[in-house]
Amino acid sequence: MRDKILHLLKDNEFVSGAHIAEKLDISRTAVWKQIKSLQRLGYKIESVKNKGYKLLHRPDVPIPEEILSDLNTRVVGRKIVYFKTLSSTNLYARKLVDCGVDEEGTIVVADIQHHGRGRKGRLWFSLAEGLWFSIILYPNIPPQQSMMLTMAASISVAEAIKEVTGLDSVIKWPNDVLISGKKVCGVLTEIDAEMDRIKYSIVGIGVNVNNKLSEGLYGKATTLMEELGFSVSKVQLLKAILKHFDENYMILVKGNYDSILDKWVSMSNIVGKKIIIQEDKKTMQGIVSKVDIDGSLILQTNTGAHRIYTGDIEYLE
Ligand code: BT5
Repeated sequence: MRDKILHLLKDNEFVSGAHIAEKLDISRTAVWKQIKSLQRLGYKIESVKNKGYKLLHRPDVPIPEEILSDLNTRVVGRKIVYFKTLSSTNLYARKLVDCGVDEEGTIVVADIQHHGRGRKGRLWFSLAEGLWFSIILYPNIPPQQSMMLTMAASISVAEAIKEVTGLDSVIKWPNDVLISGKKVCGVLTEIDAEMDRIKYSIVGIGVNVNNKLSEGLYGKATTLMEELGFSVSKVQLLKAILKHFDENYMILVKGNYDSILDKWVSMSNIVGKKIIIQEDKKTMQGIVSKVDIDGSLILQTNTGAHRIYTGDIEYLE
């Protein structure tokens, strides 16, 4: 109902309560109650007796009313579940799946996460004004290709950042997006799989937009606001990420892995680079000769070629 009222309200023009009530076939009191709930969400709506309601300002909050109004995706983001605060959107998305929510592309988004998660139990700092969300997917791809979901997500974030802000970013294996060498986004893909099929996948995406960074991240991380010198619309950015991810996901589920891989390789610029990789307590150094179709790195070291599936890399030159 709120979305229908928003549709009828015009920016900077009064629309009478009677008109809205008639169009939506509800009472004027019901209209008033809906207006109050929109105001609680952050919409600034002026209300003047005998004139009606005038929309003065839309909030930059990723609520369904803002995201869904003109989102033309096929799968991704068709349903939005929004929270002001949450422990972790990945965790909540998993609960939804466990409860039988099977609408593919459902998004769980929160303004603040109290326990945002990175890989291997690491913390993801998720203060207000960042973009923290997870996408529920049922991809018909083999579990060995699940890294492709992370790749498609990173590509989509980089494409969306370029579209909305004009900023160039670089993808860093396995799951980061960097601007000026600093991390602006991290992706956490979690899957539940059998031998030959993925039962479900949750792709969690965290983008530093207008948020503050915790002290420990200075020099290592950045935000879009820091890079630009002014704030960026989270609503616009989320819509752009959903649009690009929808496109890349379609390519992926059609089995065009090469197309995703090629894009990822060109946006990561990793092939030929000298890196050091840390996995648990093991460290290895060498030159990346290839990124394989399952997302693994082929590293040429002085003991030969090694295939690397997980770890944290640093560039040596
Ligand atoms: C990641 O892990 O980069 C995956 C981050 C995924 C976060 C999203 S937010 C929505 C969804 N819900 C969740 O609970 N998670 C996902 P990893 O590669 O392990 O990197 C974690 C490391 O990045 C930490 O150990 C810090 O060093 C650093 N870090 C933490 N918070 C950061 C931030 N806001 N910006 C940049 N770096 C951060």
